[in-house]
Parts: sequence; C-alpha cells; structure tokens
Amino acid sequence: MHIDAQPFPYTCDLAHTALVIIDMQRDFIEPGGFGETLGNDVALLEAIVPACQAVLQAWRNAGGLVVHTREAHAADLSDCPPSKRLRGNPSLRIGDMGPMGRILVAGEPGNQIVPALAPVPGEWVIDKPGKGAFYATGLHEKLQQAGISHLLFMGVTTEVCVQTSMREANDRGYDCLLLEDCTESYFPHFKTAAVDMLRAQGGIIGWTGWGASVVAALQAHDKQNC
Ligand code: C5J
Repeated sequence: MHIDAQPFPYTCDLAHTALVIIDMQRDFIEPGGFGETLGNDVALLEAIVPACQAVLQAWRNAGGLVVHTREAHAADLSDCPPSKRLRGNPSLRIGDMGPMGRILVAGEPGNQIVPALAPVPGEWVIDKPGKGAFYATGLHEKLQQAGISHLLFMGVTTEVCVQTSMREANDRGYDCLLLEDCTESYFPHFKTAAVDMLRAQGGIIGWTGWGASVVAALQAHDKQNC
C-alpha cells in the first residue's frame, strides 16, 4: 500500500503493519474525567474521535492488526514509580479516587477506552505503566512474533504518550506513520511542534499523514485484491 505522507510517501504491507491507538481513554477524553480535573479542555481531544473511528473501521474491514494501549497501573501501584506519582502539585494523583474511579488504575471506569473506539475480540489491548507503549509491556516481542515491521499511530496526547511510543518504535526498527488528524494535545502548539519534529530531517523518527489517506490506500488495496 502507498499512503500519501510527509516527508515522502509511506509504503507498507497490510500483513506486516499494525494500527496502534494510544490511550484513547475516558479519563483523558471525556468531560468530567481526570484530564478535565487538571484544568484541560478535553473537547480538543474528543474532537478527533470521529477521524480515529473512520480509520479504525477501514482497518478492521481490511483485516489489519489493531493494538490499543491504556496508561494503566496495578491497583497496589507497585508499577508506578514515586517520581511519577509525586511530581508536581495536582489536585488528584495516580491512584486517588477521581470522578471516574481511581486515576490511571487498571479496571477503573475512567481507565477504559472510549466506547466509540472500544476494542473488539481479536484486537490487542496493552496496559502500559509508562508513557511509551514499549516500556515494560512486551509489545515489541509480540509484534516481532506477529511479523510486524510497520506501525500507524493514532491517539493522545501527541507530545507525551504518542511521541514517546513512536520514538521507542523507531529505535526498535519499525517504520512509523503518525496520523495528524487522529492525534491531539491539550496544548495545540505542542502538537504542532511534535509533528514537525518527528518528520524533520527526512523523517528522522517517521512519517506524518492523514486518516483519509489511509482509508483511500485501503480502498485501492481492496480493489487490487478483489
Ligand atoms: C498520555 C499523559 N496518554 N499525557 N498521557 O499522553 O499523561
């Protein structure tokens, strides 16, 4: 498949490519969740859900591998370093009771993926204690076993968990494409900067593109394989 992208077209093979959706969790995206308690405008993040849904649906229809991640800690916080829990002066910390259950704790209502993008059977769900999807998750080994060499990224937030995961993936040898309209930040200038950085210098970390280009490439691929 050839996907229109920057700094130049991105080529991948459906059988060796996974769609990775980073942390589209209720606590980051829905009004009344953790993100909002931190003073963020969650409407910015909520606005990308339809674009993510369109890519996810097309990817599912094509039979591609889907990987969902969640930023999630064990209930006893044994996988949450004090440096992560104690930094700064937020009104709620990881593990505290928030409006949608304990903040960033696995199994709590706010820790679930938003219903519009909820995983279906057969899709991978990776709980990660860090910002990056590859730290302490076994994701690399699972992708290697599945023969995956290319990753398409969507999700939130662009400059934190998405960018960290894409950098980790690039260092492990994956060709990565970030979909600009399917990722967002609470701080639009951080998104702009992250997207620019990732594709700078000839795609130093990877490519950037748009959801509609992936859908178009899948449609062309479908026609070729009929
Ligand atoms: C994510 C965060 N998912 N911003 N988390 O980016 O803390």
